[in-house]
Amino acid sequence: MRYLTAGESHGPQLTTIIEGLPAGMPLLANDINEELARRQKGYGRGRRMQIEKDTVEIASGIRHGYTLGSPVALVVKNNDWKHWTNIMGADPLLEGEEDEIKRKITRPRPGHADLNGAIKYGHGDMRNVLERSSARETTVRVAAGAVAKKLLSLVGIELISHVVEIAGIKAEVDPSITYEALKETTEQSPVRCADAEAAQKMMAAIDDAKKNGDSIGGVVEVIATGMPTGVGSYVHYDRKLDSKLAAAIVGINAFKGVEIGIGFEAARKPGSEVHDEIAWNEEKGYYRKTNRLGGFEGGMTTGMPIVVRGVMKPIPTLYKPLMSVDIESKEPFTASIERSDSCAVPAAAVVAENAVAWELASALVEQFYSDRFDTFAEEINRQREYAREF
Ligand code: EPS
Repeated sequence: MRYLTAGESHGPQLTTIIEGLPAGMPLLANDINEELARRQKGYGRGRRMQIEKDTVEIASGIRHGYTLGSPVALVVKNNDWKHWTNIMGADPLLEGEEDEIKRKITRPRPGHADLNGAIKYGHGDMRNVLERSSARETTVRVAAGAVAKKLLSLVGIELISHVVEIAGIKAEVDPSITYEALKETTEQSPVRCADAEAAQKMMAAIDDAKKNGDSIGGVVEVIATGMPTGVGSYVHYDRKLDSKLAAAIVGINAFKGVEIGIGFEAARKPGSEVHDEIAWNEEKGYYRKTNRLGGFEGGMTTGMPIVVRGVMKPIPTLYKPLMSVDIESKEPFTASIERSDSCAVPAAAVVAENAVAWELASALVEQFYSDRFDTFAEEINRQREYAREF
């Protein structure tokens, strides 16, 4: 399965084309819209989220509620486009219009793609870079992820995402909490955090950051339950499913690190406290007594819940800007201010959840017969049976 995305932050629309979905899978626009709405929430977002009410138009690949097996094209229109039609239009500008209309940017923001992107593509106007490097693009990544999530839920695989840290404030989540309860509390929290006390402190930190014209980052965790055993492979580096997840997480705008299971903590512990003991019973088949390795051994799923964490740096667009250099005059300047969010970690948790969903769904589609959804689902159940009895 593969997908491409297209679209600029203030262009007319964002688009994704998904190819390789099984035919005959139920899919409604609402399945996607629910995910888009989750991504738009979260304490700490800027004014743009009040302008946009992201909803999807299905342009191909679905008929009467079922996938056809042909490419699925999804479109999300930008409401803000009406204010940017001239600035971002595809038609050439008339002579003399340039300076007035272009809203040219010549002062790169430290930490953004602006300067490197301008040098790479030869753009004197860095708007040509920031329009595409903007995290607005994650809207359609979530749309593609929502399709993957639907596929997964139909074969008994569920995902949860939650915020475990913002600006050094760590959530203490009761380790005995059920996944249902974790999901419910997270969905109701404005910062997607299951620890109510930490959530209050996180919101206060976001308020402070906003007041000071600054931004803050954090850590998000994604959990996936129900994956069958043996998805992915140890035989080659680029077939390891955990490595694909790591790439997907670090591919999210502003993400700088990834952990699987206990992650970096594994470096500080002896092997006896890192590896999970293997057991078997009639009901579950093989299982691990603990899940420190986060559902992976040898690049393959163990059948235990998959646990992936991603580190998001603070958004680099600051109202209290850092020093930079104007690329025309070469004079030092404070970086130009673009409207921004002071903290997008809660929204990024939803993006991470959908990015993980995409990789898991792709791995299943690659590994199991996937022309027809009904036989695809049967094969996955057969794999579960087989692994239990093995
Ligand atoms: C973003 C800047 C802001 C964010 C945007 C990402 O947009 P604007 O410049 O239009 O105010 O709101 O995020 C989204 C629009 C979104 O849908 O997530 C950036 O520079 O990355």
